[in-house]
Amino acid sequence: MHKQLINTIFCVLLVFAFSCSAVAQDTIPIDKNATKETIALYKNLFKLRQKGFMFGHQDDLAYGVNWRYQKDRSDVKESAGDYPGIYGYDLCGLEDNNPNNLDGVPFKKMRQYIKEGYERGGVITLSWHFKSPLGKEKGAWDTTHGTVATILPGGSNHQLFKTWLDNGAKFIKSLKGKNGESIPILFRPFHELTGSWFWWGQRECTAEEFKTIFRFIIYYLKQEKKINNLLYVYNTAGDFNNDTEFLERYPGDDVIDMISFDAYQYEDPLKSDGFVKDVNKRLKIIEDIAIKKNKLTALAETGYEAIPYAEWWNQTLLKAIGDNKISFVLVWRNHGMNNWDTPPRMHYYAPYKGHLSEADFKKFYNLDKTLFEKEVNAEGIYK
Ligand code: BMA
Repeated sequence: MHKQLINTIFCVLLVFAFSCSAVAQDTIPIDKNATKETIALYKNLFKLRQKGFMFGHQDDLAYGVNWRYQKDRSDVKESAGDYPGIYGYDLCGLEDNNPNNLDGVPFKKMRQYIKEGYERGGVITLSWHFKSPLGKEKGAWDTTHGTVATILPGGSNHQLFKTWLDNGAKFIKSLKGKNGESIPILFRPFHELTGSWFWWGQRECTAEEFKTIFRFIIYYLKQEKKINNLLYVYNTAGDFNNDTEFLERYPGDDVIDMISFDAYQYEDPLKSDGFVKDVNKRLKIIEDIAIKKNKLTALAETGYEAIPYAEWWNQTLLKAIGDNKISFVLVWRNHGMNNWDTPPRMHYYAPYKGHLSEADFKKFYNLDKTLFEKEVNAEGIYK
């Protein structure tokens, strides 16, 4: 009898220990050597999505529709009342040691903006419109078939590709908080991979090539460059219809922390609810995958160029997100008047002070579930 009791207690303890280790394993990033702040961010992102999602904006602190490089300015802050909860920046330009990125943002300033956002308690995400090693003219948009094959280990551009990653690593290593700690980053290289407009797109390389190069990047940054402040994001285009399509090029649970896609509004939302339905359906698909894999999710890029619909924030975007538990939604950059279309047209995705959708954006900001910087900071996500 006594022996039986001891056995039972032993079994219960064993089951308990196993389930604890499963939980512990599940709530650490794929990088087993991730820094303290990166682990904290990862864990807190799981909690945060119970409250709501962070609102993000690309290049937010660098420029707005009517200004460029003015200290502390932000179109989001000037229209909603607070800075975004998450800031996006892009690393294209580092490949050839350009002082500015592809959209003219000096890397020196970008570093400063990243620090400022982080110090105020915001989150940072970095994308990289890698220039094509074959077609420099078109940069990321060169769709020469077979380019990815040339950067794979053993390929003719592999060494060159490593020098790009070296430059990326150097920049990432320079992103430090005031106590010298590395600033955690949600890193989403080779985004919109299921589309066919970048050289790493669906028709431009095979699934195996894509997975191999994605895994190589992570191996190289973690192992060779000893970078431990990145959370890795898998980021397709908004074009998949089921989990098989979404996961066709997924590089593996052991290298991905967050799964996401990009989707923009093109049709008039008053004439078609296609965007709301499609985004909602796809967020549900990735949420189901994320639950099974215990990963985070996001709508990594979205927007309606120039937001010509006054209620887009609450009537369209909010409905598109619905009840899906995403970590963030990020709208694209506020460039202002573009110089690449004839005739030129306005290219921006967040409202500015006085914009047609400002009142609706404030309403969106005031919702409990939309998290801007002060609310994200209040959560102490790096602790
Ligand atoms: C696109 C446009 C381009 C820009 C690119 C990368 O959507 O905004 O002007 O160069 O993103 O940031």
